[in-house]
Amino acid sequence: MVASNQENFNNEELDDILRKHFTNNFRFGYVTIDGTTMPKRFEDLHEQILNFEVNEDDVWICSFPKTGTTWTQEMVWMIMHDLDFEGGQVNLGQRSPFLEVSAIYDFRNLMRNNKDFVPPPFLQDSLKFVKEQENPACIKTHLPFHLLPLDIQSGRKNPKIIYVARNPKDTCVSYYHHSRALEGYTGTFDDFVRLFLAGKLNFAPYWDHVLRYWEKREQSNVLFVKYEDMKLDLPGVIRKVASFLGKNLSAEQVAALSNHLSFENMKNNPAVNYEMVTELNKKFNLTRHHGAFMRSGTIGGYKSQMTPEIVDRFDKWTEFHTGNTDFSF
Ligand code: PPS
Repeated sequence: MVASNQENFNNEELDDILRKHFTNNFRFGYVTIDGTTMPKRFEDLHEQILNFEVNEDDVWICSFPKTGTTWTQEMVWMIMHDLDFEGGQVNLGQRSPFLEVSAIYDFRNLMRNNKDFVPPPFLQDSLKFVKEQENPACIKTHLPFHLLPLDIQSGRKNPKIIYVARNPKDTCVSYYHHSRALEGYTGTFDDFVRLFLAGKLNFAPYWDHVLRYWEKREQSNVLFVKYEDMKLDLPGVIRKVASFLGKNLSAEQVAALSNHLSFENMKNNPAVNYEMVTELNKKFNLTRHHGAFMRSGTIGGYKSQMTPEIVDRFDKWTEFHTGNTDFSF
């Protein structure tokens, strides 16, 4: 395949899609920070995150959105807490907080207009919530490597980092449904594909995200995991992650955790299935579309959503960005 990027991006047109179809009463626009698209609200957090004091004992779960983050968070939290299934009934957002989520959901307007609306602290001021965690904390972030705290970027601090990646076609389809049901996107799938390929969605460009972490995979504090491997051999990935975290799990524990982490069990587990956010969406009419966070959980599900033409665009784009690397799914 010839490595050429066939996409011609018209930034003005794409910005217009974002304005018309992806701004609402908790998302007020977008900015580009060091090449990465972020919600406008992130400007207030950027500096603070760069200067965030990192604790070496913490575990960071880093990923591009919709690549299996929640699945990995639940696995890691359980391993760190010796399979405390009872303690695991607490909302995952509280057990494994999402560093920059306050920028994704900027609820200030909503709070002003609904005096009885008090979002949980891990949503309202996520950075403060993470700072107040007891160590070792299990922190989730979708930030690309170059927007992480400088402590980590410079190597001054080396907390354990688990990066999870998923093939871009399934990621895009999952991100589309998530954006409609949980973040108020009202545009078409075709336009979403254009935004995805052009790197015009939060935390994009996708390949920049994946490859910068991939470059770090040999560091002893970094473990690179693929969603597809979790689907094909969950017990194997659990053992690998446990060993990376310095924990020994018996065969029975690995089996019990695999069962706990099955798609069906996670779909029915209110602590991890984002029921709270979907309820919030319904209550305040935040999104036009509704849908479950645990949607399909498959490899290759993109085939029922993408036309052959879109698949071809993705494959050429992937070849263009990975042709000179040793990365593949
Ligand atoms: S987020 O919002 O960015 O943090 O989303 P993230 O957790 O990264 O990704 C959500 C997708 O992961 C799927 N998922 C699972 N698949 C298989 N097994 C299990 N246990 C599981 N848990 C979550 C989830 O269904 C989303 O993918 P799609 O393709 O939309 O179903």
